[in-house]
Amino acid sequence: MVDPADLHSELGTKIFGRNIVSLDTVGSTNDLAKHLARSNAPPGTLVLARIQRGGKGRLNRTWHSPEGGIYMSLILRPRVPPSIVPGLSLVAGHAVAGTIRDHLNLPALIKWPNDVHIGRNKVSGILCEMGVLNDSQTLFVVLGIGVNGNTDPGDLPEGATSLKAQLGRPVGASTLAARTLERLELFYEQFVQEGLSNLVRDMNRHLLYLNELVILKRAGAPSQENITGTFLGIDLKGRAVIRTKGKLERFLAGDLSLRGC
Ligand code: BT5
Repeated sequence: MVDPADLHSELGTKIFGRNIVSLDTVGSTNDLAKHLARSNAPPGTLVLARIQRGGKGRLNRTWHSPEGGIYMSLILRPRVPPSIVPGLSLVAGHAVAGTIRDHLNLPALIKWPNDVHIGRNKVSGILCEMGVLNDSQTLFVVLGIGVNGNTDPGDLPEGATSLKAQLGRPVGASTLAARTLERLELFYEQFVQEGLSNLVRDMNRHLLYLNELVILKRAGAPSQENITGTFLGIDLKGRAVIRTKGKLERFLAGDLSLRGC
């Protein structure tokens, strides 16, 4: 559990997490953050919870949110068009993975487009949602971050791991959240000014499945339309670049897995 007082005293950010709304149990921190964003909560407001009863992934999937995990949603008001907002999932994943590598010495990698893995196991997921005006103006963004910090692996779905399980000891959740938010704020400032241009090179150095044969499943598309090819990395727009039968294709969204898994 992230302790809001500890987080507050540790944080070295300008606005991220300067205003904290902390609850014991909540449906989804993203849903509460969206509600607060519509009620004019200031940018940087952070919604924290110990447990989520209705934690959400993309496409109405469930995010298992038992005790021990970090569940936080950040309200942002970037002056960028809605079309580039999904890139913030990658920015957040990059911040989470980098923090885990640098502060815990674990080999965390970004799994395009919105996960963080250690080895083949998922340790964190990002859910980026937004409010728009007339499809052309971004009113707010809610960046939801779930990290399996001190979660018992037995409480997690197959394919998931926690930092505690990887380290063999508990992690300081408030410190980890503080370091993540500090890194994320720096990346966010770059993203708002110049998109992914200064971030993408480092992201591509820490990418799961790089140069491996992958399958990309696209939401709603039948399985015969899955894309198979070599994953060459992320481009400046945050798209996955996949070489399929000699040509390069770029995808904005989807689920990547290793071919044969
Ligand atoms: C995600 O979706 O990974 C986004 C998760 C975002 C969670 C945060 S927590 C704070 C905020 N409030 C919310 O309600 N959500 C955000 P997706 O890529 O669609 O992956 C979902 C899939 O990950 C599920 O279908 C499971 O297979 C797997 N999964 C579920 N819970 C998990 C967990 N705790 N650890 C690892 N994998 C999990």
